[in-house]
Amino acid sequence: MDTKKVTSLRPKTENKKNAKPRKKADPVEASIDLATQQMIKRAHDLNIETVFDRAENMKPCNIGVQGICCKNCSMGPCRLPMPKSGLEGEDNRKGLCGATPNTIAARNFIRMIAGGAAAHSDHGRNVAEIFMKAARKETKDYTIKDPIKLLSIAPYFNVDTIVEVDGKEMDRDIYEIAVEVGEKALNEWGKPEGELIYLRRAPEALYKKWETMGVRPRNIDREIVEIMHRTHIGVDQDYKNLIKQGTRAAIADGWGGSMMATDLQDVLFGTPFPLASEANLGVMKEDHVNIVIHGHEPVLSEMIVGVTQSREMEEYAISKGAKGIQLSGICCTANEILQRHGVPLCGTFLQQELAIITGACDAMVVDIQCIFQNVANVAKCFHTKLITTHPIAKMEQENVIHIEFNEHYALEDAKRIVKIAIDNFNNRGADVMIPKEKGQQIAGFGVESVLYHLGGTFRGSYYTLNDNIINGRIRGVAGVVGCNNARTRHNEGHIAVVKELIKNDVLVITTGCNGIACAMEGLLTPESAAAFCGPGLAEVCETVGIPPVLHMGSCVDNSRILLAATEMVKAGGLGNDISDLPVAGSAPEWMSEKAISIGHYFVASGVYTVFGVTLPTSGAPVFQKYIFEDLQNIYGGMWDLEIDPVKHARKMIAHIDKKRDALGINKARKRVMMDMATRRDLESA
Ligand code: SF4
Ligand code: MSK
Repeated sequence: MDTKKVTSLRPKTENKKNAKPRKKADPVEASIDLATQQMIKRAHDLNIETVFDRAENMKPCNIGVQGICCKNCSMGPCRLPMPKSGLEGEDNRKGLCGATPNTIAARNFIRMIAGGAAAHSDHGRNVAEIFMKAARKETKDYTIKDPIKLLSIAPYFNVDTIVEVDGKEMDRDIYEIAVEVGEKALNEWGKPEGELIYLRRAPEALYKKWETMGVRPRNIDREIVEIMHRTHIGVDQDYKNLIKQGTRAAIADGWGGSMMATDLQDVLFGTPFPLASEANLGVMKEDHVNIVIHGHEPVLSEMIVGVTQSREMEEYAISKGAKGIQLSGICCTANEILQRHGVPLCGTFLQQELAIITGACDAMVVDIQCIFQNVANVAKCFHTKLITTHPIAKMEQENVIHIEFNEHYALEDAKRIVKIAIDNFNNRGADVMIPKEKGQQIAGFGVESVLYHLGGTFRGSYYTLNDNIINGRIRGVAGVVGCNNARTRHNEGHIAVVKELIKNDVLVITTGCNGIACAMEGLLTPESAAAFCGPGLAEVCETVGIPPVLHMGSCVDNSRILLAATEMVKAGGLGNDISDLPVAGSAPEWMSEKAISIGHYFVASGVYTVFGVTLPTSGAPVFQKYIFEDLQNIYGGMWDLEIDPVKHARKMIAHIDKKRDALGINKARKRVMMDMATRRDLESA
């Protein structure tokens, strides 16, 4: 392999006089995953720097971490660090304009919500636009693949599915329904009055809370824009009023942009049902053309799946000396095509550089969100073609190829990309190293498939799930989701939290990179129930044939968790609102603004939500107390932070038990065993 360029990847400071040598990450300290450890070691051998090394060399700003650095005008940045000795007496910290730590932290926090809600919702808008083109038959490459899903969502948009002709009721044409649904959906981003249509899907009690609190989103774009306005210098200076707007925007994400993205993707590409696949870098194949897709929007990757499976491309790959084409994925585009086609997962967010460092990645095709700019630098060291495809997500490096996706020529674009990868197969160097590690998984769960597996078509509800919660076999349900974060050991928090939950009979629903981490660890198989679960959950999983951790898809698919919780409320026996359910949420290794938006829409929907790593609120204790405690009295849900993964899970279990107590269903259950130290920690938290 030509490694001439590889050495140039390490920053030049190494050669400067008196410059400190760059530190390298300890592979074992950096990740619990063997494949990741091997590839970090290989990166060091090849003198290629990865995110793990950069995390060693650049420490986060201590003031930014506390959420109290304001740069909303050029009189700043104003930094209001907590005094080393802590706060004594009155908190007199202020920025030049007088902004308090609460104002600054709240403004920063809701700007993160705006960023996250914008990312999810703009994704949803793109999908809605493609959906519209498919509905109007303006593109031949996209069709309505799942008319049943379309018929199930049409009533929420007040779109009739039946027409009366000559006094007789007739089914309406599916494409006619789709046009109306598409128009109404697109309207949700900018309608001038009213409220989001999907809010009515929430339990009545939750809808009423939002109504009373005045946080029902008017339209998606408006709530995001209003955050940017309110956080401009000299506008909103009341942390309670600021977070109220954050709540509106977060609800517009979870119950708006994300939910519509999920639904319309299901209609266009099919509603997921459980299927078998694999996960980790070991899914790449040395003798195949390897195409790795990465990002979040499945509109192009759906086409790529079809093209890679075509005989034409298969034969073309064979003509170049490969045995076939291996498609795999990173992050949530991967989760999207996993759940609908069983395409294997190549890795989580922190493994994106490592997939290229195998030397076997012939093309990495990226769309939007979570893509490191450094993948372009790593790709330079190998033969890998890095292809950007989205008009809003380009890269400055000259080795990046931009093939702008056009829905009118989607299939042709996909063919062109796959052909580039195949043509690149023979440019590989001899030095290829693909780790052997990969986990087996059953993925592709959704609201509908859980209904089928745990509800039964006869009952047509989540009755069986609720019944098992009431009889204590299942203690409760936890949504464990979110990213990796290079400030914490890769996958350690994800796996420790999930294992502690299932050990204590808590059924886990997962999405995003937590889903990928669990798949790599083998937790997404029905067999893992016997190995890792408490007796009650193990019995249910074995009887029904499901894994104890149900993978529900990508980041936007967290909306599936909201709807699953709503189904639990509807099925009865567990209270009238999501906040009554024995459920909790978690993002053990979060890093993105999207995670804050997701966390906040979970909280605003009544879910106790614990984050790991850090939260940018610690420098503003009054604001932090407001979102950690007081919000519970408004929405039933609240934020929490716990870095230790076992304590993190136990806090969730303690909350689940509290809800079980309130419902009067905790008598049959044994409580989680905790030593005195853990109990003291939980009480003082
Ligand atoms: Fe400083 Fe106020 Fe400007 Fe923020 S808005 S940078 S606190 S002067
Ligand atoms: S990909 S947002 S790192 S979950 Fe959705 Fe993973 Fe977080 Fe990106």
